[in-house]
Amino acid sequence: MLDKKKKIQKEERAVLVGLVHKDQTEQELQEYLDELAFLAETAGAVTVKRFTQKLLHPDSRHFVGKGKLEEIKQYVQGKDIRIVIFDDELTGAQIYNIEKALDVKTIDRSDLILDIFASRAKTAQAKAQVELAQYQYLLPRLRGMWKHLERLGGGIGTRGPGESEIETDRRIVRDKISLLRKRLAEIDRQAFTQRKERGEFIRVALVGYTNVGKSTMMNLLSKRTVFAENKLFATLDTTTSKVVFENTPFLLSDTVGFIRKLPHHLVESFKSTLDEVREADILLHVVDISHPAYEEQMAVVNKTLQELNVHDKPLLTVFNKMDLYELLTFDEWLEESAKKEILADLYKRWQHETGGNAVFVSATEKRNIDLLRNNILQKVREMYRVRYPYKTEFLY
Ligand SMILES: Nc1nc2c(ncn2[C@@H]2O[C@H](COP(=O)(O)OP(=O)(O)OP(=O)(O)O)[C@@H](O)[C@H]2O)c(=O)[nH]1
Ligand SMILES: [Mg+2]
Repeated sequence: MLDKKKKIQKEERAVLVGLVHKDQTEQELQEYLDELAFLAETAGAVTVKRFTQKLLHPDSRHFVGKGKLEEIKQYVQGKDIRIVIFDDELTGAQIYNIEKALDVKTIDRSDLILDIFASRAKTAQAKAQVELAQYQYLLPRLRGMWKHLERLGGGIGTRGPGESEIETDRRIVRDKISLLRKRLAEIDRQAFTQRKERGEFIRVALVGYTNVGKSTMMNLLSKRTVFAENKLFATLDTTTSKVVFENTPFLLSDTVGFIRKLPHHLVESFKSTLDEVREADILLHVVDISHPAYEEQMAVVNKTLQELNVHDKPLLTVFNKMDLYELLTFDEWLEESAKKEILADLYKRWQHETGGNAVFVSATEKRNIDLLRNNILQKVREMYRVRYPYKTEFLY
């Protein structure tokens, strides 16, 4: 039973399921499903169909209604579908009921994200964090998964054969959780010491939604080569590099990307990674402006920063992928003057909203990078001045 962690195999054919409900419009759902398909692709699966339904509330037994479940069943039976992915969190009982009805492996968005994290985790810290998140995710679902056994044996006056097994499983999971917590606390202590040894340097952290170009930016600004690719969660561990702009040194860190509907316990266990963000002096919020939902992505990042209590740090918003934005926004017949006007409006709006702390760049085409460097340099120098008013060696 404890081997409930479901691995996604390469090229597995998947269908996606989502709901239109009172807090989620049709258009939002389609965007979420686009992202879910991208997550599935990152995990190695191939999405072949989406099922959606309008429901006021998710059905407590099957998440979707009975008719929709039947429709999904008809489809998966004939098409060699190996996995059904739901966009929202499922309870243990829902997972059990759906799997029983469809006879296909069933997971939700959190499961999928955890699977990606697990396959990408390289360091001891990342591995322990992912494992912790997986067990925390599993714990409240154990009861639902055992429910069927209880029902089978549960006559009046008996507790059912499942009950003691649930308890055993729970104890094992709880023990694992506390062991992993201890291990992580130890790693944390070491990391903290390492971070402290970095001395008096001002620290700058790249933050943002996943796949916006943080690592590409890191590579561009430092001389380091960090793994970057067009998949979600390419980065799981923070990397820090010493950078010198015009004789002014500072430390630059690349961090794990944020995503919407990220299960809270996952954020919890990644908090130590996010310490980097918390301990930073200056934040660079990288935004993929070519993404149709970039504003919502910004909102997700801002909310996460608020949860981390770091929203009052000096922040520069870096609107990246301007090349792609222009490609998608400008029709070929559009006049140059009209293009300029669209861009000017965009700049004006965001300069206004960020209090003048916005830069528009393309990391891959190296556009406006000097301006970006300059903006960072100003902020870093300002910070040194405030922090070490009598020390000038950093500034020249
Ligand atoms: N067109 C275009 N693509 C870009 C630009 N910057 C980055 N990319 C691409 O966007 C994809 C994601 O880049 P990464 O640097 O891995 O993004 P990230 O924010 O580090 O992503 P995670 O670590 O997965 O959260 C890669 O395929 C990059 O080549 C840009 O300015 N323009
Ligand atoms: Mg990255």
